[in-house]
Amino acid sequence: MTTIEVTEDAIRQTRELRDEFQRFLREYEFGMREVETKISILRDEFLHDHSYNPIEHVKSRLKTPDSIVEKIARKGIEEPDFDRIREEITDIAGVRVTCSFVADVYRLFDLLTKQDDITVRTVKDYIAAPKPNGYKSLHAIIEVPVFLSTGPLSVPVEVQFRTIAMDFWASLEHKIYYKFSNRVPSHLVESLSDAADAASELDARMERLHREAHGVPRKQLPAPAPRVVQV
Ligand code: 0O2
Repeated sequence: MTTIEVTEDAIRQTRELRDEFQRFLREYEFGMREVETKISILRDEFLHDHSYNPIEHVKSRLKTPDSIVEKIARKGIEEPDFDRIREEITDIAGVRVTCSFVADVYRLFDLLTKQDDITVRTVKDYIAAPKPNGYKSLHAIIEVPVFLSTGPLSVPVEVQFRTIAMDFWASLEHKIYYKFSNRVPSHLVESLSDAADAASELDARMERLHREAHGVPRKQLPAPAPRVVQV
């Protein structure tokens, strides 16, 4: 039987690494909470001032350690340290904002990203330019300040804005890809693409209905302009 000798020094180093990793993840958790608060303030203000809630739901998540390690490998980051990971992996903290209509998606994006303390790092507008599989969403990597006892820190958070129909599609597509381990039969890929078209049509129809019901004439309704992609 093989015996492994674990020295006290090795135990101490492992503990230090664990503590540093927990501190590292906490920074992202704080950044995520700042963004959640900003979204929740926008929602409450909208509700009071316009008697209208543009947000259906908000979901947040921190990437798991396994998922961070998988992304480090996928991106080919050699000899990763915390600074490298901070620089290269910008979606450790993620907030997903699901809105009722496409116009609300862009409105929320504008209201959040124009705030003085927010810096926009990148924007990917997959609503204006959907992915080939039909995926739609508006993604932004923003930096939000977090004030720690050691001083201020700028934390990147990925915010995804989408409609309920886009969210429904993306969650089903994710499950299908997971079930088939990324080797989805072609007839299902086609069906997913058709479903993405149907979801877009439903979004457009529901928004028209909503606007007509609220007395906004069609000709006053400009299509939302795609947000500029910055990389
Ligand atoms: P999870 O579980 O949400 O964390 P990058 O981060 O820029 O290196 P990428 O893929 O170019 O990597 O970023 P992009 O295009 O902004 O997409 C990142 C996230 O968007 C994904 O996160 C998904 O949440 C979502 N997403 C992107 N494309 C698709 C898609 O085709 N289908 C579905 N269902 N979701 C998508 P993660 O890290 O993959 O997963």
